[in-house]
Amino acid sequence: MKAHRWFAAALALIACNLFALDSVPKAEYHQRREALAGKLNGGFALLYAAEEPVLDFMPYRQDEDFYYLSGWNEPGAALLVIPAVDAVAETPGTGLGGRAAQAYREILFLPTRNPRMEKYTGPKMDAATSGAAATTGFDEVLPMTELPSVLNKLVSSDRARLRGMWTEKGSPQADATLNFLGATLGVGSLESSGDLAQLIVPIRAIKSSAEIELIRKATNASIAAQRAGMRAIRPGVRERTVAGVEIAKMMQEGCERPSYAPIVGSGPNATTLHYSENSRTMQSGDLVVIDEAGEYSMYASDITRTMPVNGHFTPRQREIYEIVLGAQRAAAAAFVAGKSKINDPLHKSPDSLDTVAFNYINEHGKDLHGQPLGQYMVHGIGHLVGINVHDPWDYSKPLDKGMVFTIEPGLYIPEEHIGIRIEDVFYINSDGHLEDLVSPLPHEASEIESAMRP
Ligand SMILES: [Mn+2]
Repeated sequence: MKAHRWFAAALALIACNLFALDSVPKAEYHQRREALAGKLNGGFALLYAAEEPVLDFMPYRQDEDFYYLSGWNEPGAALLVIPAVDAVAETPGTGLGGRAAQAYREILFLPTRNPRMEKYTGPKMDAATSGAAATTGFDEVLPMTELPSVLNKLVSSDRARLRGMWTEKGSPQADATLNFLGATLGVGSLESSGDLAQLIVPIRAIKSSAEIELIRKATNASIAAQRAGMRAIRPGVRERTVAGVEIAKMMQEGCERPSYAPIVGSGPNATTLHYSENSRTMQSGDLVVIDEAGEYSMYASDITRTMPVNGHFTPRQREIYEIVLGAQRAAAAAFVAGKSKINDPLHKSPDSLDTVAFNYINEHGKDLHGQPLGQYMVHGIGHLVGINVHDPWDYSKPLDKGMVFTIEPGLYIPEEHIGIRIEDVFYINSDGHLEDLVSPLPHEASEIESAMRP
């Protein structure tokens, strides 16, 4: 009876752990693995989960590509994807080159449970847990100890496979596996076929509707956080107090953590792009740039607003603010799915949203020396957003339907202690139109001033 009760309690804990995050449907992870299989050129893919931090009290965060393909959020696992291959006839008269057809195969390898470690990190699931395949959505779940022999069988049955193993570049576990396989097969060390990340980037860039829902949740929680932050700003308050108010609000709204180190930069700090010390006490007359957003079930949002610390923009601050907002709107209005690109540091390509914003800024307003303001736009106009707040992408390529990205023009004029950035997250919907996921948060200077009133 006691044992039975303990077992039920352990199961409940395991379920708690597994479903701590909202998940996209398990079938969707399966589709992603099959999409990857189609790009492996007859080779196979091996990925490892992120390792658990040792004696460091940072919360665990899964390797992003591993999570994208599996939804599995525990350390010590590996994932093998083996595409279907057609039968190949023997070369006549030689007995060589023959190969039997093989069906698509995917295996999640789970580590053996470690009762001592579980005292620290909580109960885990392993391959022997009943229903492991159904729970994880994988066709097969095997113990991690089986990985070497599965790999060995795979390559020894078809030596051509030796040149077909795709791994994650820089993964020490993948490198160790290649060395081990080479040694057991007597061929020295093996080279990986190539970097899996490069194959996964274009799949990961196009978001499914389930992913968009998670990004919406991250964004809505972050909008609530930014609103709470706006109400907490006043002269005499420390930057990090406001950063903390926003973290509290986003976590109350369901985020597991901020999706990047919060930036609350007031006065001179407003002109430092990635200022995150957040230690200054805000003063009347300052502007404060707040670049802060949360991560919801592994999906990021990314939002920036700029406020006057005393609740009222000066005429000059308002003038520059309106130019930055105009640049953001000009870039969004110029967007064409399948044609527009994001960054263009030289501002030459007319298809780049960066160029559109740069030109707008150069055509509006002047600095204290009568010069155009483009020189004060010192960073790119945006980036993709997803499991990483800066989701990977080849920025020489145009943006297309299903992608999510930021438009975040900024002007930083140290001489005037003016730093202004406005950043929204946009979704390119199935019609190819831009949807501003941050539209409920104030944009206009006057709306910002009203939102700051308690
Ligand atoms: Mn950003």
